[in-house]
Amino acid sequence: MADLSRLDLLRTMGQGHLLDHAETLTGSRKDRFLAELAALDLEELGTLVDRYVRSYTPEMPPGSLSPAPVIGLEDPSREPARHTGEALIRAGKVACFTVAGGQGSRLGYDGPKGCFPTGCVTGKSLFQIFAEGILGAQRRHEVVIPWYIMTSPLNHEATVAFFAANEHFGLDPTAVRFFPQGVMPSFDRQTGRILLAGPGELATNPDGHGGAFKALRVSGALEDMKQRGVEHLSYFQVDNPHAKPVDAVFLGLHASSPESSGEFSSKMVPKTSWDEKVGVFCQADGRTRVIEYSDLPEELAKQTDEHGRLRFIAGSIAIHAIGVSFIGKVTGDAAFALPFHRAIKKVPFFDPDSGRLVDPQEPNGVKLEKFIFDCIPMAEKSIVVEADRVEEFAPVKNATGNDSIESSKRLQTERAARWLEKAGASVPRRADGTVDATIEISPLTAQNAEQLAEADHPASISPGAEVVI
Ligand code: UD2
Repeated sequence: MADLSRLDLLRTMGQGHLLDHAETLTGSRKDRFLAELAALDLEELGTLVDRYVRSYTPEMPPGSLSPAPVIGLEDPSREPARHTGEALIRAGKVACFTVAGGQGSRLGYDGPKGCFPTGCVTGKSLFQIFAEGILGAQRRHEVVIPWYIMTSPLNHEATVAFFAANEHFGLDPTAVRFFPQGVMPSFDRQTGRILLAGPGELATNPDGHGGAFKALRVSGALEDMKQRGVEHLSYFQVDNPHAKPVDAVFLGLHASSPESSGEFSSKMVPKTSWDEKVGVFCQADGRTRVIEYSDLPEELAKQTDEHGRLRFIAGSIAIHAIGVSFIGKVTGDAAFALPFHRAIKKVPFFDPDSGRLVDPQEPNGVKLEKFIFDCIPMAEKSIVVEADRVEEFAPVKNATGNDSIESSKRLQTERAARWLEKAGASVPRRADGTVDATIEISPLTAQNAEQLAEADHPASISPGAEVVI
């Protein structure tokens, strides 16, 4: 039975409407609602509402901000690192970790984002693309690569059911582990009151991918990694079909570069414009950190160097390598806490006075989220490694326009065309250089140009063709 004695605190915190609402409920619904209230961290909640909802002053980046150093595409340390990375993978010391707990509201897709049809010809789901990538890497390295997938309570069951219905896309189900992240209550933007999703139900949102470290520990996934001998995680977001499930060069640099403590490493691509919606790698007080695009003052975002290039150019594509012992170390510290970031969003809610569900036309709610990259300054030494944009970044975030399924499909074809051309095949291109065909390469066939050159592939592609290799 939940401890209800502290619930009176809700009145002193301006959340008395929740207790009034509980009074209108009966039976098991009331018990469940009271238990949900009792599970809230009331002490933390009061501070959060005051700090992020009722009043809000965005945290300014430190004054001494400078661009983070980057290991470039041509850096000589890359090739030797490949061997270290391959040895780690072959020894079973690397697992994949995908964060898939987001609500994907911008895409307007009613289901877990990982189920979204993304393959440019086949319409394969994002999850299938990653699964085939992992399967391909397992075959090449003759090892099992465990896959940890963070869901949220809002999409956990649907995600697990999708994998079961698709027989885990050929992966060993015992090496695929799902665990839900935590949630935060959603707040009314004007009053700071916690919103209801329905009678006897709080409106909640996933607590951000920064909830991952805690969820890894609480769910037992961290322990599972240790038991399997996993030392490093290859981290990527569910929305990027070009993320390499395991990248030997990156993992090798992360584990062995003198600039890295093997705790938390990242990939960057040069930003295409000052206002591209990606976080930026910076340094402050000798530590690397990411400043989210929305938090980087315009004046800094627009600064250029002596060559006219953006000074803060290192854009985060949210691909990281993370040491398992680092996660254990920081989450083992009782004081471990990441800051919250607030987002103003449309949050549908139940109005107990009218008894109606309201679908707001304007953003009415505040969602609080933590970001995983706020762990980076906790690492002793953290490296940032350049990636080729077309090779590694084709995100599906929006229904149309930038970072949409259309732009992702174009990038999938462009990458496939490059690999084919490198392998000596001819690919039709229009006058503006774009590919006059749609080409999808399964990650089971190849995961880079060199692998494609060794695989069966057509010698030429016909204009307008749709091709799967
Ligand atoms: C993210 C980065 C941005 C840039 C960009 C590259 C943040 C805050 N910003 O922007 O700097 O690197 O990606 O593509 O990360 N997720 C969860 N649980 C949550 C919230 C999100 O698992 O509670 C997952 C979500 O499923 C997705 C990923 O995190 O895989 C990105 O989340 P987002 O859509 O909120 O971040 P975005 O695309 O604005």
